[in-house]
Amino acid sequence: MNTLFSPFQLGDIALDSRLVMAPLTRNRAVGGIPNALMATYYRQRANPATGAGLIITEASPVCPMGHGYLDTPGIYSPEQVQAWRQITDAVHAEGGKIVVQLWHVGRISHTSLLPGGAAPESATATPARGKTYIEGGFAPVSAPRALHTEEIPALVQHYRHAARCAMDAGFDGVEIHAANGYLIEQFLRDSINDRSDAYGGSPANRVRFALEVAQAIVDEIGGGRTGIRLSPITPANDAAQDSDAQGLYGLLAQGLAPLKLAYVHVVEGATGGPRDLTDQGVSPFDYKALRAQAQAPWMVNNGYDDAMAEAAIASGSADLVAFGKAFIANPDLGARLKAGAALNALNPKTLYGGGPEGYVDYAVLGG
Ligand code: 8OZ
Repeated sequence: MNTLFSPFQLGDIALDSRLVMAPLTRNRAVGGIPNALMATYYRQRANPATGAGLIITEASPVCPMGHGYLDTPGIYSPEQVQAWRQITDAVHAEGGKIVVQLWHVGRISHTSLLPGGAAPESATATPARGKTYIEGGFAPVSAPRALHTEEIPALVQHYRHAARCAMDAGFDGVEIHAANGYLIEQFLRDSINDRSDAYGGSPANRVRFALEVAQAIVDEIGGGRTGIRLSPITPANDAAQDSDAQGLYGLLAQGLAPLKLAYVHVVEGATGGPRDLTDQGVSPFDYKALRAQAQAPWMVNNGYDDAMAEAAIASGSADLVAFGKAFIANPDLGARLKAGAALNALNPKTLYGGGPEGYVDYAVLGG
């Protein structure tokens, strides 16, 4: 019987365990460039015997227009590629594996973060109701402009270029961020996408951008090094429910299946919140059906504890389980779960931005 600590072949990436560190935005990449403090943070969590079998980095913009929060690390310039090297080297020195999460925030951004003070770009010109984190604190997001059809191929190429940068930086692979109300989800959902071109309207049109991005990345680095994160019913970042989430995401999964991706990563329920949204009028989502359509290794996330994670692995309902908050406060989460030890509490004040405090100073067992 498999456990969280059984090995797993994730596409082309051989993992020593199925315990995954989820992508976590921490805003320590001052000026958008990865640094030594980040290398320390990832290194602390990289040994598969005590930490994660796989680390997924914090969400990392694929181009300058993809930024939506202060001090998030880009993965598009030679300087960033060079700077990421210290992180991939540190993780590999511990025997770990690491993929970078490729991100474009779309309309969840602010003019102060974008080149020349530009308006954010999205599938729609309707602003999101929400805030982002800029110089000086949280601020409402800026009104976006809708991308022209002719601009979309260049945007797809930004993702492809970022995947190449990821390989040059020494990553084991990439995860496409298609979750949590950001650009790809802005195209997917009919609650946001109000386009009348080939990227809007029918479900087949709304999955087009996601599939073009996935195809371009697979063409560049191979399906065995490419994963994708989905969040079919999350309301995060003002992403209202699609009128037919099961149908929409099922169609997307069927489109992804031929790409033979390394994995599909699913946020079950509301990101960082309740797993069950029926009391908010949201129908339960059938993730098992989605998995059958995607035909890829299956990573689950959102509010898993040790018992839930082991049950999911033992039953085969998931191949891997990603933990987010628990990995922030417990660099040695693997050792703690194995030992049945108590977990450190998270300090919510040091989640976003700042320095080493609440970032690299969480205690390890026996440390
Ligand atoms: C928390 C704060 C800022 C960004 C996500 C990338 O929700 C994020 C994010 C989370 O996917």
